[in-house]
Amino acid sequence: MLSTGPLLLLASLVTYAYSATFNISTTGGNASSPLLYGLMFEDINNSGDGGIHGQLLKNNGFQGDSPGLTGYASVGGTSLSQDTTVNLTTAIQSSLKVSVPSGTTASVGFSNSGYGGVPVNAGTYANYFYIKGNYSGTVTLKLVGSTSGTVFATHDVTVTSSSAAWTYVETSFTASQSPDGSNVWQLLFDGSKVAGSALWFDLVQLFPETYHGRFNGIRNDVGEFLEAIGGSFLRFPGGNNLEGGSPGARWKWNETIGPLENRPGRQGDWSYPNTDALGLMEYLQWCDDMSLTPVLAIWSGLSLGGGIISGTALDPYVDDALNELEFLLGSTSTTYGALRASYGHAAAYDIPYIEIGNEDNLSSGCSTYASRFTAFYDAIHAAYPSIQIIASTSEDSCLPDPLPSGVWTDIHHYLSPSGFVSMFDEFDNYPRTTGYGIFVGEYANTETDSGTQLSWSNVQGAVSEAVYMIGLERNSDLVKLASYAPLLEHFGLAEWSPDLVGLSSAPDSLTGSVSYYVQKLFSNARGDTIRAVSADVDFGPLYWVASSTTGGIWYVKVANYGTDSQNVTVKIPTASGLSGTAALQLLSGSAGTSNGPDAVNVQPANSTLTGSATAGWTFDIPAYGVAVFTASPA
Ligand SMILES: *[C@@H]1O[C@H](CO)[C@@H](O)[C@H](O)[C@H]1NC(C)=O
Ligand SMILES: *[C@@H]1O[C@H](CO)[C@@H](O)[C@H](O)[C@H]1NC(C)=O
Ligand SMILES: *[C@@H]1O[C@H](CO)[C@@H](O)[C@H](O)[C@H]1NC(C)=O
Ligand SMILES: *[C@@H]1O[C@H](CO)[C@@H](O)[C@H](O)[C@H]1NC(C)=O
Ligand SMILES: *[C@@H]1O[C@H](CO)[C@@H](O)[C@H](O)[C@H]1NC(C)=O
Ligand SMILES: *[C@@H]1O[C@H](CO)[C@@H](O)[C@H](O)[C@H]1NC(C)=O
Ligand SMILES: *[C@@H]1O[C@H](CO)[C@@H](O)[C@H](O)[C@H]1NC(C)=O
Ligand SMILES: *[C@@H]1O[C@H](CO)[C@@H](O)[C@H](O)[C@H]1NC(C)=O
Ligand SMILES: CC(=O)N[C@H]1CO[C@H](CO)[C@@H](O)[C@@H]1O
Repeated sequence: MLSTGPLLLLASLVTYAYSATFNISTTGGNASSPLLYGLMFEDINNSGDGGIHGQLLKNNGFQGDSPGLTGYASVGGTSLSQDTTVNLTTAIQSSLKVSVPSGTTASVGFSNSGYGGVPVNAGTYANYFYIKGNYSGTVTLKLVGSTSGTVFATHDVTVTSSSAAWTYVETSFTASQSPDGSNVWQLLFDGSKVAGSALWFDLVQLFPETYHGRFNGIRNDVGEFLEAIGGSFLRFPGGNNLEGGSPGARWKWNETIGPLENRPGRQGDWSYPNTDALGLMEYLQWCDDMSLTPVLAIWSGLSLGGGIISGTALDPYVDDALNELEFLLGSTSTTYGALRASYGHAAAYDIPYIEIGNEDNLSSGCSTYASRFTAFYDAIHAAYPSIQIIASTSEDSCLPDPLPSGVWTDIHHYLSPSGFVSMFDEFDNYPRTTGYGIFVGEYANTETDSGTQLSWSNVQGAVSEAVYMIGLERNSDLVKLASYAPLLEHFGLAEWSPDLVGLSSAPDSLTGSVSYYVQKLFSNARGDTIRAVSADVDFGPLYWVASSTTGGIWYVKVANYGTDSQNVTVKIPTASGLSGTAALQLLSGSAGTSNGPDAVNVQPANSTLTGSATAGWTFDIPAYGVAVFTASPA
């Protein structure tokens, strides 16, 4: 370092007081897990019903503990009740009774206000419902502004129904654009034909365009927004929502399959009912359509309410898991394989990863987890030796000793920004045991360094996650999978924040948090080999990782977790054939800035850099910034 007075004075005058040079090695390196970045999903904050799932009407099967008339309202003077004496099926145990006063002559019926309003966008809607009672005439379906009364869609369908049996009606119609999310769906009929009597309705369903046009599918807009993250796997169905408030209230695979009429739904773990219309086969369809590898969670005997089943009492639940696997993997000559085929999926699914439980080190589960894990592991591993099994905790004290060879373990982190930065080297010195791997199944910055809970991730927190992810990627010979959690919330219906993505019923409400953009940046820039980097600075506040693909693309991810801008030069001195033009994606902002409903303040910006592999490419990363550098063959 030169230390003459004038030079020091000059140095203090230049804007870029800090600089670093990274030399990327083109030899050696470790293979990176091809599945490193993925998605974790459970129904929380109405992320399933009212979130990603396409069905927009609330309480359509009167499921959960105390459905009542939630979501419904009378139109035109009818009186509504939940009728438990007129049921659709054994699973759907009640219906909506719509009583019409004597002397009625008008068009009357009922409305449903969806999950915080019905999203009404220009496009096609599919509508299904069951009707019971003597009626022959027109039924009018409408989408209407709740307070404005503006009609965005109106559609007549001729119905002939009787009191002897349920009549199923399916139709579709187009809607015009509503300016907001404050809309209801209405079903109206000729009141003069029912005056002094009643009609019954059940399982009303309204779908906008679905992802890949699937029946009972996920929303297309949400699917595309999540697809853009570029994740490789989907962990489902939880999370705590797998566990149940009690063992009997756990997520039961066999009650989430087949016709919706046969799915009873359940009271989810997050204080609202789950319809289970987004069921086992729908999750796997989502995986297929988004090219995600399924990571299926199996109930492990632990419920969130503290009820734990262990010892021989667990045997039926182990059998149930084997039945689930027969359903997914068995030939069509097996009982459950035949059931799968009868539901339209003759081919066996591919289930390469199974996680036994969720956070079994919590909820008093630690002392029994080793034996519970072993019961499931032994049965599943014997029947399906090629399935990779993952334990739901990495706490040694809760795991079998020794851990069976080849088992991976899950670890979760909900931390402050400095907590994540201090975890940068968490896996640097982990033992590399053949066959062992880590799944970071959930992580998110949830509070500031001073302990304030966040509703939305901010720039400082998202950069701290990037620092942590750089640590994961540097160790992605060991860290096989990692997923931010939770994935999605419905604004105003959220019990856990922050979430990666939010939406409401309003048009264009889908909002990516700052963390969403970090996930997207990192996930879409993955090499298959992690390369050694020699640098002229130490880690902190700059953090980096370099990788390359077999196609000759080079990525360098850099996070600046400092309050000064940093001038970075990337050299790949021994690379040949690279273009002189490299791409830079840069995300930065002031530490406390968040995205939120109708306010995307922080997004990555693209630029191009001119340089060469030997001279390098130079760019600045502002304070609290994340950069992804890409050099490609000429
Ligand atoms: C109504 O539920 C009962 C069981 O509670 C069942 O026996 C009956 O078949 C159901 N009705 C229909 C129409 O499925
Ligand atoms: C419905 O119509 C059938 C056939 O006309 C009749 O037998 C039945 O009593 C009617 N039910 C009601 C509730 O009016
Ligand atoms: C689903 O399986 C469980 C056993 O795990 C059983 O108790 C339950 O009755 C089954 N549900 C249906 C609808 O068959
Ligand atoms: C359980 O594991 C999580 C990390 O996965 C950790 O944050 C938590 O402290 C552990 N709890 C107990 C009681 O060991
Ligand atoms: C490869 O992994 C080993 C640990 O097994 C580590 O010491 C080394 O730094 C890694 N190399 C790269 C390029 O990440
Ligand atoms: C980068 O590599 C060049 C050429 O091999 C070498 O001269 C330089 O010292 C290296 N810089 C660092 C920071 O390792
Ligand atoms: C920025 O670059 C990335 C990677 O090439 C690309 O996927 C993205 O579409 C670009 N964004 C814009 C706004 O051009
Ligand atoms: C980085 O530092 C160099 C050397 O001080 C300077 O020439 C350059 O303008 C700085 N910024 C960028 C974006 O290259
Ligand atoms: C804490 C919180 O806001 N919880 C809400 C979660 O969402 C359900 C509705 O789906 C609300 O009833 C809860 O109050």
